Amino acid sequence: MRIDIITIFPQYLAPLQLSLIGKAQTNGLLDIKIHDLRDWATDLHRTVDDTPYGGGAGMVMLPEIWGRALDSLLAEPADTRIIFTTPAGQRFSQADANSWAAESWLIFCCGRYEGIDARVPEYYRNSGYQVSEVSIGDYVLNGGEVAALVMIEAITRLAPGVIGNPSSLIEESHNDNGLLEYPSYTKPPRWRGLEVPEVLLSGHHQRIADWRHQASLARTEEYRPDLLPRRVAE
Ligand code: JBK
Repeated sequence: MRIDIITIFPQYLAPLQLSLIGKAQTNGLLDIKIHDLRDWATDLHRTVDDTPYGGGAGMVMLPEIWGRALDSLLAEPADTRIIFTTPAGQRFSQADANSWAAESWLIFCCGRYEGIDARVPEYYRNSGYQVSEVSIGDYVLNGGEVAALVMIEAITRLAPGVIGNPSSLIEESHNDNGLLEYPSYTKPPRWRGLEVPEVLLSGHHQRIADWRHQASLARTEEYRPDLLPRRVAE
């Protein structure tokens, strides 16, 4: 899988050299290229933004620069997805991660300031590329770099071969059962006066499975009731 990232802060993406994603690059499973958007600026100050038409606060990133950057990377639309990280996008989900993990080439465009001129995603969509505008959640960030890191981690760990032990990909929160993961415990059985639930020490596989399911349900009801099917009114 190839991933390109265009940003005005390439060093923000440095963590991609670490841990599993770093190793997957060394092993040739992942090919990640980070590009400095300013390399495609043409003026002395390498300007990438200007004031918004219609007025208002902040600056908007220039379509000319993004267009040159993307044109220089892109080949055929066939198997390329262009992803814009923006608070004004669709919410990124585990379903997106699953489906994009099977794609061969992703290009992440990280916006700063008030975003990128809206014609950029429109142009590439009209040109036949798969274009996604996605947000990781409803909070304000300084730019799309951290959002790209989040998505890249969620996607690449599902890409073929990146995680050595695929069984660790199941039984996690946001898996197919749609509930939060049950609480986990390890040694010692008593810590600072708190006991590990007895059933987990019992060796009864069915009772353990039932307890974990109940604990998942209770945790989901408390923290994420939005994940539960709505009860029909009586
Ligand atoms: C946010 O993807 N996001 O969630 C995002 C990208 C850029 C700026 C932002 O404030 N939330």
